[in-house]
Amino acid sequence: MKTIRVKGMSCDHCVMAVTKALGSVEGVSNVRVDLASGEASFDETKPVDINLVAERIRKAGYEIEG
Ligand SMILES: [Cu+2]
Repeated sequence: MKTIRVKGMSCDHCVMAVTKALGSVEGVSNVRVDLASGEASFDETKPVDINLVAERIRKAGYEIEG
């Protein structure tokens, strides 16, 4: 399992948008997004390109922190 921090989420809509963005990346499964902690975690069915993850998150309107 991999965990990333996502900046800019403020409501359930944000959680849905980030969940969808992460789920669109090849190799990502079991996405869990926690609004309170700002953390998103997922399992990898194959090596995940973190740059692609960052790009999809950004396109959805959020940023990866760190
Ligand atoms: Cu929101």
